[in-house]
Formats: sequence, structure tokens, C-alpha cells
Amino acid sequence: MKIGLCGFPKVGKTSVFEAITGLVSDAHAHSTNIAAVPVPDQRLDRLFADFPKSRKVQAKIEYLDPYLHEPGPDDAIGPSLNAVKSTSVLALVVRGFENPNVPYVFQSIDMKHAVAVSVERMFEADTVVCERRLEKIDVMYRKAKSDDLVRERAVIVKCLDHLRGASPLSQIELHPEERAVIQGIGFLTAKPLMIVLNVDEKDASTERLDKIAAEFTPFAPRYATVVALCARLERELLELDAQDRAMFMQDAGLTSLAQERVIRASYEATGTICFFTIGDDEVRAWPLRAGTTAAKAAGTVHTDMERGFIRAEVISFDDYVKAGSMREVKAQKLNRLEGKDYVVADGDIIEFRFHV
Ligand SMILES: Nc1nc2c(ncn2[C@@H]2O[C@H](COP(=O)(O)OP(=O)(O)OP(=O)(O)O)[C@@H](O)[C@H]2O)c(=O)[nH]1
Ligand SMILES: [Mg+2]
Repeated sequence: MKIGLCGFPKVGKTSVFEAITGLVSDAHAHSTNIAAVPVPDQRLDRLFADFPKSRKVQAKIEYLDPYLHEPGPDDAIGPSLNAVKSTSVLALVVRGFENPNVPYVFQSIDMKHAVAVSVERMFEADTVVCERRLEKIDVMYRKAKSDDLVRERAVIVKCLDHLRGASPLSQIELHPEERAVIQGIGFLTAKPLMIVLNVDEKDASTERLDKIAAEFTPFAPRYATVVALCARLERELLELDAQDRAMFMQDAGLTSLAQERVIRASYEATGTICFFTIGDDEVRAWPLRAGTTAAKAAGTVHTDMERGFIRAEVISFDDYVKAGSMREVKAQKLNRLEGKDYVVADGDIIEFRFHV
């Protein structure tokens, strides 16, 4: 999962990047920030405790904070949107903090307005891509007629109609062959959208953050996930050692780090779950799209496992914890054998049986 931070200039994209990754970027480097963040998971920690000699491998999420050349005021968000076309999820950072020393494209801090304009720009950008593509297809078709071009044209027209109906391309119904046509295009509205409200220090407590996110949600597009944080405070928190951090968090009324909340929101926005593999060499969390079958899940571990898939031996995490150990799981027969079409559930501990 690769998450692209986007938004208007000076909304705190780089601060959010630092607050999530714990990295401090070099403001003078003029380069894009990229970091993979291990996903904290208490279930994985619990499993690891039973296999202390193994290696703990956490799932990872990659965050990208593009460096932008001085954007022109007329198209303030354009370059930012363009820079995140290759990512799989969009995190739209919205400025909720007042800071007279930091210029802003809007007259006042109005998060609803900023989101509405941003989303409108995303639709416009996808519409322009479709229109340009159609022009190109027509030129090519005049030179050499082909069924492929006819098919591609039909899909693009369908996308265009969909966009004009104010519906994001993530919600368009396409056959797999049609979907393949637009796969590589990087449409913005085809990506899951997470709205990151970057609020003032005075609103940094968990109670305030939850309230702000909940109040904002009805005004966000229905397909978006909303999360609130105070980037400035959170990036300072990550610089402290564990003890100071705990104290600082208590003072600020924070019960969880933005890092965790954003990761949770990323999983929610993309419908991602997690399964585990355990053993003496490695205890590992594997992110997976909800609804994936056992055979496909095996394929994320190794292509051979999908090709030669026989069965999956599955234990739910809760059953494992209740039983207390692998030996007890087996004694109580809490492990079950599932076939290739079994839909993997969040928290499944799986051992794949395969033969190639
Ligand atoms: N007071 C306050 N200032 C903030 C907060 N978040 C960011 N800032 C300040 O706003 C300025 C811009 O923050 P950045 O994180 O660089 O914003 P950006 O969106 O990456 O900016 P560009 O990449 O230049 O578009 C910096 O001076 C930050 O210190 C916040 O929560 N509160
Ligand atoms: Mg920046």
C-alpha cells in the first residue's frame, strides 16, 4: 500500500509525513520524501511472544510526500495531485490550523471549502485525462482502425459519463477486461480517499480530534475516510523517548498516536485486513484486501503457494488466544482445514499446504 500525501500548498503535508513516519525531512533538500512505516499490531506482538526465537515481520505502509516546485496560485493543488498519480491511496491533507506566518491560498481556514475544491479538482483532472485520451484514440483510429481502440474508447466514454454524474471512478462497474483498459491510467477518483484534517495545537486532544473528525464526516464525500490530527504536536511526540512521550500525551489528552490513527484509517479506506503466518523462523503479518480467497492469499506469500495450493490450515486469532498455545489449539481442535475458495478473515493465522 502506497499512500500519497496531497493537498494545497502549506497545509502541512510534510509535517503530516513527519508525524506519521517519525522522520524529519530536510526542508532544504528539495526532494520527495518516501518512507515505509511498520504497522503496529498488538495481535502480532502477542503471537511473537510465543515464538521468541523467530523474527517479527510487521506489515508496512509506504508514504509519499512529493516535493513540489513553487506552485502557481492559479492551479495551487494541480501539481500536488499530479505527483500522487502513481500511489494506490490518496491522503488529502487539509489545513485546520491558524498560522499568520505561513501563507495560505485561501482567505480563511475553512476545511469544508478546501475539501470541496480539492475533490472538484480531482474530478476535473480525471475528466481531462479522459477527454485527452479520447482525442488520441480518435486520431489513432483514423490512422489504423482496430477493435482494441473501439473497446478502449467505449470504456473511456463510460468513465467520462460516470465522472459527469459526479461519481468517483472507484465506484464504476466494469468487467475485468474493461478494468484492465484503465488500470495503468492512475485516475485520482479511482483511488481510495483519506481526508487528513491537520488541526491546531489547541485541538490536539483525542476527544477534540474525534469530535472534529465526526463533525466533518457528513461534509466529506461519502466514499472518503476522515481522520484528524495535529501534525506539529505529533511530530514533536515522536522525537521523545517512550517515558517522556507517555507523560506528554497524558498532558495533551492524547490516548493514541496519529501514526496509529492514520494507519487504521488507511486500512479502513482500502478495506484492508491482516492475516498472520507463524513459525520458529518468522512471525509475520500480511495485509490483504478484504474478501480475498485463501488461494489468492497464499499467492501474496509466494506464487508457488497459490499455484500448488492444496489447503489452508486456519486458526482464528481469538481462538488461539483463548487456547493459549498451539498445543492447546490442536488439543481442542480449533484449527480447521479450508479450501481455495475460503474467504480469509481478519486475524486468521494460516499455514498453507501446497505442492509444486
Ligand atoms: N501552528 C501550526 N503550524 C503548523 C502545523 N502544521 C504545519 N505547520 C506549519 O506550517 C508550515 C508548512 O508546513 P509544511 O508541513 O511544510 O506544509 P506543506 O504542505 O508540506 O508545504 P508545501 O510542501 O510547501 O506545500 C510549517 O512552517 C509548519 O511548521 C500545525 O499543526 N500548527
Ligand atoms: Mg511539503
